[in-house]
Amino acid sequence: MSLCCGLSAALSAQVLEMPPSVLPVTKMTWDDGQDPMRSRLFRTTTCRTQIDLGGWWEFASGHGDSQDFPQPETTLWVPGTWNSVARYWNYAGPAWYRRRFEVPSAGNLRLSFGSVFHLSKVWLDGKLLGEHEGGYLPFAYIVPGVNKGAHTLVVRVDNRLSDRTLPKKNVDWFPYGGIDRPVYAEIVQPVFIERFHVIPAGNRLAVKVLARNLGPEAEAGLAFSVDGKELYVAKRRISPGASTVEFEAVLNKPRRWSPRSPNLYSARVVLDRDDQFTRFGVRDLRTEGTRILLNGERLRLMGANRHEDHPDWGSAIPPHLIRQDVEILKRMGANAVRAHYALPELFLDYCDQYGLIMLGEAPAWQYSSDQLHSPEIQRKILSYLEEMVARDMNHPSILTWSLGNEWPNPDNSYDIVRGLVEAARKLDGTRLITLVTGGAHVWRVHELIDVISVNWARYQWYDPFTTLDREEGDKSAADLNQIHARYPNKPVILTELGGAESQAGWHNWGNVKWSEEFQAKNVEDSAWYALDQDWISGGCVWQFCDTRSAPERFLAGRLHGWNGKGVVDAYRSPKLALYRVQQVFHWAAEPVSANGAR
Ligand code: ADA
Repeated sequence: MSLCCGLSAALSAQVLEMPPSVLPVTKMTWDDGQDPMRSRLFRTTTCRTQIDLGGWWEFASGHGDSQDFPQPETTLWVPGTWNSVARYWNYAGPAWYRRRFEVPSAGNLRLSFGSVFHLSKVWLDGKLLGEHEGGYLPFAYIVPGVNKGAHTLVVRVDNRLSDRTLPKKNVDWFPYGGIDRPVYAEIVQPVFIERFHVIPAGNRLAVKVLARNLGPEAEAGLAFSVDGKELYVAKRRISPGASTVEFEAVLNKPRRWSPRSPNLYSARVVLDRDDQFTRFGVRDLRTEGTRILLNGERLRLMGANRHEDHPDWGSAIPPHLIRQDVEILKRMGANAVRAHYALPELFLDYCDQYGLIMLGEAPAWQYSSDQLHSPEIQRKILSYLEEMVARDMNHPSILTWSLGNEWPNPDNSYDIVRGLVEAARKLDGTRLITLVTGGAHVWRVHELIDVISVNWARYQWYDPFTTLDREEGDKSAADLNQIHARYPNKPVILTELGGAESQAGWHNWGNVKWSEEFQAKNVEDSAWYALDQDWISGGCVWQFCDTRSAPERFLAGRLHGWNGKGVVDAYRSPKLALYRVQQVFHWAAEPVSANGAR
């Protein structure tokens, strides 16, 4: 039975209601068992004193390359972005943040930034600590021997993009400037853990601890436990500087992680007088012909593309609204999410906990062949992948790493793609490596990747103005089938399905552009197609919510410069498309019996 017959039956039988809330009631207060900075769903340490540096910071825009903090213009909330405030709505350029804070006892300070967009320089008490380029990813500075008492932190941020940045200028989302994810300071011991990865293979856990030693070589106690049970104890010599400590542990009869059963384990490493917690999941991921198999079962993705974007908060969405997005996705029947860049760790914690697969990607969006041939761009893509894998290795929800999105002619950069695929595999051999391509084209680079990812729409994205043409739909389906004909043994995911803009609340009897009906039909037909073909492993609708786009993108095909293809509007009110997609996902998720009936 084809899915479309199923749809008409389902529609005539009933109109699905939104299921009641699927996540436990929101906990609005964070207690000691959780992260005081609200940047994770669990507490990351019991040994370190942590100082939350969120709150009001002094702020000034402009002032070129000056090394000194200028006269403050106002105060801004951190984490936040200046482009969420009317006065700096469209401001792109250098800007300064400053705050004072108290260190309760003398010690070594670790200053951690969840993300600063896009280029930053940091000073503590007038001393330059360093520079970091690239948004959406964390970085940290260590300052040994800091005195007890008041200190001043200054951060210079620049959100201007160019042809040589990652992402590039004119990208189809807004380059919000600011310190847009949590900032905190920690007092660390001379020997401390920078991070650790738990890499499961069956019941064996390979553990890699990145240790730092600010003093001379030292012998340190090392202990590893899972869910409170100690699985490994040893003594290790820790050399000065950064070093990696590796060992193996065995976890008896591990429960597997999957979207339906998101079983998680909590892991703790104690090194000398420091400790760190993480969570991990055990799952078996492989491909077999066109199938993606998770724990031996076929995986079909039903998801949405999500930008970190909100009209009031820009890219600095607060925890309770991040949680609300997860809730909406679950209610929609989604089991997957995709993003053009690294989403906050808190969002990934929710994905792990509630069973949403994450399709990860470097923000190498629509780079031309010329750009890809630049060693500088290649280096930036690689270092973004490195930092993203370092941060996210432990999340069982992550299924794929994409090198980038919609490079217009990727075959012109075949050797570059090959080099990047090899490098990405070396960084993380436990995920599928991909490159997202735009439209239904057969590319030679598809042979290099583990899963073919295609952004595809049943009808055109921006035209025609009033009709959804059946012939056009059949042609784009035929084009898509050519990819399968050329690569009959590779899995294919439709990473973007859709899409059409709609003005929330504007309805029309016919399929008139900008109406909710027009969008709903567009997205629904693409989603049906993705889930009705045996050789396609599902996909993600474009997109989750309406988003603000780059100032340069006031295209004729755009509503007031925003990307209005969200199935919910910018404030997350559902559009008609959400209910249609929900019906498709719920229907497709029902088990198929031996004779094909559901
Ligand atoms: C592409 C791109 C998206 C978005 C979309 C659109 O598929 O990958 O980021 O720009 O087009 O809305 O046009």
